[in-house]
Amino acid sequence: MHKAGFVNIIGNPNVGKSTLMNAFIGEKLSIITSKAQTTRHRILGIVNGEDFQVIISDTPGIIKPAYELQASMMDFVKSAIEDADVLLYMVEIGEKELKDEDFFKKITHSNIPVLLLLNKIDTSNQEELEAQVNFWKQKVPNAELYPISAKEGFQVQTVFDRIIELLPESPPFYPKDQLTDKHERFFVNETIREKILLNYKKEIPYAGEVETEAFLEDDAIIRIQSVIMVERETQKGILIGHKGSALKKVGIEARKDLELFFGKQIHLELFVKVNKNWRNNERQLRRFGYNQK
Ligand SMILES: Nc1nc2c(ncn2[C@@H]2O[C@H](COP(=O)(O)OP(=O)(O)OP(=O)(O)O)[C@@H](O)[C@H]2O)c(=O)[nH]1
Ligand SMILES: [Mg+2]
Repeated sequence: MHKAGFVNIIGNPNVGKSTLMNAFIGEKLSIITSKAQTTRHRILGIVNGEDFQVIISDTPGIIKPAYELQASMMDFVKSAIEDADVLLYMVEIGEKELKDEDFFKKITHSNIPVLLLLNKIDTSNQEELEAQVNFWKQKVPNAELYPISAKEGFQVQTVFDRIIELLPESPPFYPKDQLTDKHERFFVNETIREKILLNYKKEIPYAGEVETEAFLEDDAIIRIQSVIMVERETQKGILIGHKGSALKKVGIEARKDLELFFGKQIHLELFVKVNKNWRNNERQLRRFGYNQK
């Protein structure tokens, strides 16, 4: 008997969804930072076994959209609620509720199995943990509750074993050697974006988007050219920094990660362009892989 299905992780921003995704996969597929709205896409990570295929979706954190990009991010979340065979609803220690009532209703009224993952328990104590467990049991009575630490790998295997039990009988949906649905260039874009999130403050992380224009691989080296887009001239100046120092740092950090990810030497060239108001421009969003309704 072979089992296969879609296991979709949803929850508030910054609770640790991408950390869990990577823990399941054993690779850094999703970027992780301490900033909210790190993940902007729905990213598939596939775990293959002899008699199972678990297709895990990492999704953006749930927010009330203030501009078109965020609306499109929430469409990814909606699609993940709709096609899940098992829903992983992640909350973190200290959190009280979902920021969006509609999503919360969908989760509590779901007729598919919901695993409520109470994450970051490494930051808690016994007393607080018990109080949180009681709170969430009453708040989402239809869910099975698992206290976990995605970062420390605590109870991650237990959750995975339960997922396998819950998966429907089905042939695989993807070839058994496939790890993700995303193209190599997507991981280049995301790696660079992670470094932007980590190196800049205020609006720069949210105004930045990356597009890789060249990805040329030969036996020894991958030559990459990527464009970082921001919304205004002033942001371009900040991004580049004094004599290009800030941009250079982003490039060095991204290259190191990419060399690990692709297992090859990387030559990375970065360019910065202004793309006015791209976050509200439907055509531009489509170009960057959003708005795929
Ligand atoms: N202490 C602790 N920190 C964690 C744990 N899991 C994740 N984190 C941290 O929480 C922060 C957010 O993690 P992410 O995995 O990016 O969270 P996310 O839910 O994907 O965030 P968005 O994509 O912005 O919605 C990072 O600083 C992680 O290192 C955990 O189990 N314990
Ligand atoms: Mg994330």
